[in-house]
Amino acid sequence: MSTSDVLFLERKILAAIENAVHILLVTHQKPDGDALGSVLALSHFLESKGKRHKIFCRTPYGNQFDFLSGIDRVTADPVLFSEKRFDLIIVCDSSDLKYAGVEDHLAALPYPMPTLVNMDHHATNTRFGDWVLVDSTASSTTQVLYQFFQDLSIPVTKEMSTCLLTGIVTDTGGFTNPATTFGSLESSASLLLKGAHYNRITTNLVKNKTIPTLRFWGKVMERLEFNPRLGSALTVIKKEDFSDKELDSEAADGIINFLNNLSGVRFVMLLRELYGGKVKVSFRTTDPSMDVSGIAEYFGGGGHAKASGFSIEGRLVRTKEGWLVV
Ligand SMILES: [Mn+2]
Repeated sequence: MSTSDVLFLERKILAAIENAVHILLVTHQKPDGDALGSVLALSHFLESKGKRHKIFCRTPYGNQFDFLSGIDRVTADPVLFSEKRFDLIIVCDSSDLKYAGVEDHLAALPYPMPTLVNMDHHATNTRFGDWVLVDSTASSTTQVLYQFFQDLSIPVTKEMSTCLLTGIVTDTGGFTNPATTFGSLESSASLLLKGAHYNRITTNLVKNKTIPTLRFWGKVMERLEFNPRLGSALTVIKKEDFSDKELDSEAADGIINFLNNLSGVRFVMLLRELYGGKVKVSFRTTDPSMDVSGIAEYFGGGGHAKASGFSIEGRLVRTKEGWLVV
């Protein structure tokens, strides 16, 4: 997209916001820092304009995000779809409406359909909606939003800057993965100038490991295997690994990104057994010539060239040949 195309879309989205009376912000289920940071930065902006709005996320957020200003505005209660008549819906950080967790809710809305805005950075974005602002070169959706505010000369407050920087820090893996580019670092530096609390972000989202969590990581690392044929490394998380009562459900967060620190492999794979008879498969690579989004898409998943995943029915079984999903 050329700079003028981006500016055209940004102006259209701003006009849609200005014309709207009831706005709904939506972010993807199992929200991460980028998902929440993007809707909360938008929420603070809407508040400054006196715009009535709600924020929906299908699954509850983890308490590590409690430091984000406005986090209590995020609700997982779908009752708001029947209570309110929204004239504008802005979906952030979601490749499609199913991942956003609102496909059914939107299909059930009465006529006329609200204007739908899609703001994202996933290369696999399906370009749903009336106004689509997707920049797959951006590290995070918050970086897309940062550009949106910059281009339209919208002031970014301290609160907004922390929300925006949160998305960049989480999606760059704390400035370690390939999304760490001139653009993401430049946006981050500018957000620091605007008063973003970098320390609060790392304390809550990076340096937040407990002893049970690291012991659990130890178990997962113990199983790490190299596949010389594929040049890949693989490990698994079994359901029973979560039997430790002190372990919280977020204990596995960050494992796959940590595996990306491995040298001498083309890509890494993490298979995780989920409750409900599914296995989640995640891929990461730092190899410039590798694109792992295709394989995830083939199995009905999605993501980026450097980070992707899909889910499949079954459970993990160890055989002589290796791990199987049966
Ligand atoms: Mn993101």
